[in-house]
Amino acid sequence: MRNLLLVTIAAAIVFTGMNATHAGDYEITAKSAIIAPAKAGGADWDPFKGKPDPFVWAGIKLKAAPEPTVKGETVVAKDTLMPEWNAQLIEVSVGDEMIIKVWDKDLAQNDIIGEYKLEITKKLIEDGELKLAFGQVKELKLTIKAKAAPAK
Ligand SMILES: [Ca+2]
Repeated sequence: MRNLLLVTIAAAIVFTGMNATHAGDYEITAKSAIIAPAKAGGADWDPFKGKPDPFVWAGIKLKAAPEPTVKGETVVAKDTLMPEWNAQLIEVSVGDEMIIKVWDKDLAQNDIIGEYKLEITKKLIEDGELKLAFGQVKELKLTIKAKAAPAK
């Protein structure tokens, strides 16, 4: 009886956890990037020739929603043109339209480094790794992997 109760509690926790996240089948990891040395107009990222503090934001717009409803972001890599995050970014499924934004974190207002729209396709998932160039992002390296099967 006691064991049955424990199993029931464990199942309830797993169920709640699944409900709390987007039911994506794949995980996208933000690996690293190479950022251009200056803004598009030639200005410094930060005052006194300071380097940017880049982070990656991703969002997916679900059906009929005006704004992205599923979101994820990395931590900020401080003062670098070659950030390495190796951090989980967002969960996706085939057919999702993902918006990726790379930002330079600032005290007052973040500077946009680049923005990109990406459709999640089967081909992309088969490739497993993705290198993108957009805006002042010379290269953004992402990986995409099937999520671990939930415990039964
Ligand atoms: Ca800045």
